[in-house]
Amino acid sequence: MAPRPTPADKFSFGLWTVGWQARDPFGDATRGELDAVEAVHKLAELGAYGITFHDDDLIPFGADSAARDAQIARFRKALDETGLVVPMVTTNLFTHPVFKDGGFTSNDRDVRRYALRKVLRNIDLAAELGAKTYVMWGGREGSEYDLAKDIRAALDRYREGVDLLCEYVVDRGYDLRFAIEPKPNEPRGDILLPTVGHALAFISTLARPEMVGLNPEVGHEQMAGLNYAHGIAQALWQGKLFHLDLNGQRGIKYDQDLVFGHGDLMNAFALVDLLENGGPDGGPAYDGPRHFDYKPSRTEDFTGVWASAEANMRTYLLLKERAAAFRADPEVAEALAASRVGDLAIPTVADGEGYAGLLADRSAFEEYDVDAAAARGFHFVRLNQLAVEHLLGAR
Ligand code: 3MF
Ligand code: MG
Ligand code: MG
Repeated sequence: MAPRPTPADKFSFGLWTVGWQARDPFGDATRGELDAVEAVHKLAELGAYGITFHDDDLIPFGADSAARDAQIARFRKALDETGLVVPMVTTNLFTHPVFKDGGFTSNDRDVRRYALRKVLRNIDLAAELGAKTYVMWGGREGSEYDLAKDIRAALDRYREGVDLLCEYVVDRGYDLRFAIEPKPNEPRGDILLPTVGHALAFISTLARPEMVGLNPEVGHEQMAGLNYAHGIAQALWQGKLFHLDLNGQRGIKYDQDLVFGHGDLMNAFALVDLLENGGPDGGPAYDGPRHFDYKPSRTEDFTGVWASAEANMRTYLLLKERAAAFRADPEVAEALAASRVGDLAIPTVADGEGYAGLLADRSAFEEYDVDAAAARGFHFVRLNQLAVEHLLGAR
């Protein structure tokens, strides 16, 4: 039995996830609209703690200010009634045709100015609702044709945009940080800042790099054939894991947005172990929202939508339980020691030793038995099999 989710687990969902009507490039919607107020009530009932949204998920694009205010008031009321919070907000700079060549990096300067205005307006709402993270997924920032986009100029404009938004947040005194969400492709043929690594490098060029981190998504890294748990570990190592998007993906193909764990389950296990047990004291390495950015499959009706929302949380909690059992197993402790996993934390050159000490140490080179070391196994397969057996509930 999976434990029941509670708000203390910090599970959050995008309004666009459970609200997805399942329109795809080849087929029409298979479900009707979901009202934002109903989504809030239903997610709260299921044990979630937060809900997130793009401006246009909550307020239809082009709504006048009276309609906008009325919808925000209805939404706020639902939040107050349920205790659900809004930890993160983001902007839609991809659906409307005006953004067909991007928002911050469109070749059309007027579009770039309009995109920044759209974000500025929504940042005010994010701050008003108490969000602490503002995500930027630049799905239309990219190209299909190499000669049609000056990538260096596009990165200049991207940086100009992010720097301006940071300045605005500082001047307004908002308690808000930005998180860039990398993705390699889809909808553009190639998207700028395609991976965790590209985004980290970009952040280091900003005027206020401390205000900008990452929102890595499972499927996005896996679409590029990359290891998500490794990406998250590096984001943590660089102090840049501001938020994350959990879902499932099966290999290098279109963005599937399956339920968390319904793709690479072993990597999901390693990820949950890292998030929950990877801190310096063996406790959580990340205390932010566990945010699901998935799509209830096109085959599902509304019963299936809520079952799939629940499935994300159940899978996470089961993996958390399994990871705790893995860490508590004495045989695992012994296997970890046999694989010398902990030894990697020991500095290669001792404090104060320097290269002079290393050069003077004959046991490190002249007398080192290279053949004996090369013949020694690391027993990683045994360790991995123990992980598989814990994951399968066999131990
Ligand atoms: C697309 C995504 C986006 C982002 C969102 C920002 C529509 O593949 O993952 O979802 O997550 O725009 O949070
Ligand atoms: Mg995605
Ligand atoms: Mg996402």
